Amino acid sequence: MLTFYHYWGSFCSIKTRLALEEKALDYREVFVDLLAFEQLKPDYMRLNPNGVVPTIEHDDQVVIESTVINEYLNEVFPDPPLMPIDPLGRARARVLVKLEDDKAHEAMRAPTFNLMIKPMIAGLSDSEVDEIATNHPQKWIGDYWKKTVRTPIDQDAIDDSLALVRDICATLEAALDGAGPWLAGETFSLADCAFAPMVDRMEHLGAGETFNGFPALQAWIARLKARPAYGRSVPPDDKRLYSPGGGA
Ligand SMILES: N[C@@H](CCC(=O)N[C@@H](CS)C(=O)NCC(=O)O)C(=O)O
Repeated sequence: MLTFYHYWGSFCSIKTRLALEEKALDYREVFVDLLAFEQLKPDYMRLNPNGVVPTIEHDDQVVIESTVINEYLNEVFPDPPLMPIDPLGRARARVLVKLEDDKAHEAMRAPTFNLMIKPMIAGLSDSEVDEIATNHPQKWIGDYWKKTVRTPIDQDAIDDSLALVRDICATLEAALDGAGPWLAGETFSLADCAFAPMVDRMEHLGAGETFNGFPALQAWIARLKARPAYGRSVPPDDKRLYSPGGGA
């Protein structure tokens, strides 16, 4: 039995859902409503003491951290393989996954919180925000909630994030240039799973033009979006975060 704890609009949940879907695994879903702060409830925190999604439970064993989960899924369910067969290819894939973990996820934070989450939780009182911030097991995340949701839109932080996304695009373009068709070479891998949420988030933010000027990356995006598993991994329209571009 495989259980996937997720939030539809969560970047890291999309990354793991794509691995689950590429492997055509049979899994049960548990929706953890991040905007109702279900990630901080004791029952969920017993599974994931970091108070974040995603989490998987496999035969009563819990695995957390999207990158670790995806590696675990790839080892336990080896077909189809989602890592290159050669060690150098795997090393390249892991460097890209690390770039996503270290920088791409971070780059999405300011646009997501300022433009999408802030309007969705505008109704929270100061004391409610204080309570979340104080109770979050990761102090910096609690502090970020507090700093961001009750203050005006921080355009400088958004601009810095978009500049970081362009740097990341340049790295991905270099990885694909003369290589590909996938980020770590000839086969679709966990590196492709890792960057799929960035594509979805940027487009849903109305910032898809950030990918302009990176032709190999744009061709990769078209290939990625043509995969049936991608369509099943991104949120359905009625489960999406608010979009400043006017989407659901
Ligand atoms: N490094 C973690 C990061 C997980 C993470 O930050 N998840 C976000 C959604 S993408 C979350 O659950 N946030 C909850 C919160 O901000 O309280 C992973 O890759 O699983």
